[in-house]
Amino acid sequence: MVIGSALVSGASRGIGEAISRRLAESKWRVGLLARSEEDLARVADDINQSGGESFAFPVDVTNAVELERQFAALKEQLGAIDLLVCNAGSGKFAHALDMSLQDWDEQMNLNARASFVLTRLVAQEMVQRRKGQIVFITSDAAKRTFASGSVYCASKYAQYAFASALRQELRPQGVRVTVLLPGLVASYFNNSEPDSEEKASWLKPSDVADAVAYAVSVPSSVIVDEITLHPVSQDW
Ligand code: NJP
Repeated sequence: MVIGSALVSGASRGIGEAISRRLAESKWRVGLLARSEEDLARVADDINQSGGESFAFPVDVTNAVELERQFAALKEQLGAIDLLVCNAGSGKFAHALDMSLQDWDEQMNLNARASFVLTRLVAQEMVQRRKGQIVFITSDAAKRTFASGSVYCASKYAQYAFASALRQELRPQGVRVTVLLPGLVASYFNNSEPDSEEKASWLKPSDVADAVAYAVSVPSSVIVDEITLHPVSQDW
């Protein structure tokens, strides 16, 4: 018996995969969004073979037209969406003067704009039902800046600001908004491998998934506004 339907972006690997698996274990029906069909299918098969219920929807979330086009099919499988997790994101790190306009657009479109696009698609019905929760996986870089992080930080500050204002807009309508701000997580972020020696002491994707599981399990009279998580080893 499922407890509700969740939609997770960036579900093919890393933090989004861990969140999707964790939600499925907690009996959420999960819709998985990412571009790579093969990886998404692997995650969906694993979840479904372990007794969960999930559906893979291969899509580039920066392509608003394609996302809207696929949304009807997605709703047929998922029904009303009770939980949206805006997790898909990427980072490219270099001094601003070494970044191109394309680098700026790509990070802004994925880290900030796609959160807006997904929210617009999903939140309308939540407001009508006076029920729902949206979780944004931002970053500790949504509140601090560092050299070589100018574009990434700008995109995460934007995503964080959007989510925080959205919380105030949707709370009176019965929809809760939660922001997670993780520090270093051993995922595939920035085209890296998760199991390098450097990352041994970092947060695991499952640590972030556990925080999401907590934030979505509190009574409906409670909003978890924000959770910041760091590995003890991170000096920030
Ligand atoms: O990264 P990674 P994380 N359309 O690379 C998907 C934040 N964060 O799990 O499309 C749709 O392992 C991609 O799938 P694919 C970070 O900013 C991280 O660490 O198939 N999906 C994959 O599933 C981000 O917001 C750290 O390539 C797209 C996923 O996104 C979130 O955590 C620290 C897509 C990325 O998986 C998850 O990142 C921090 C698109 N256009 C914040 N482009 C950290 N790892 O240290 C990518 O503070 N994806």
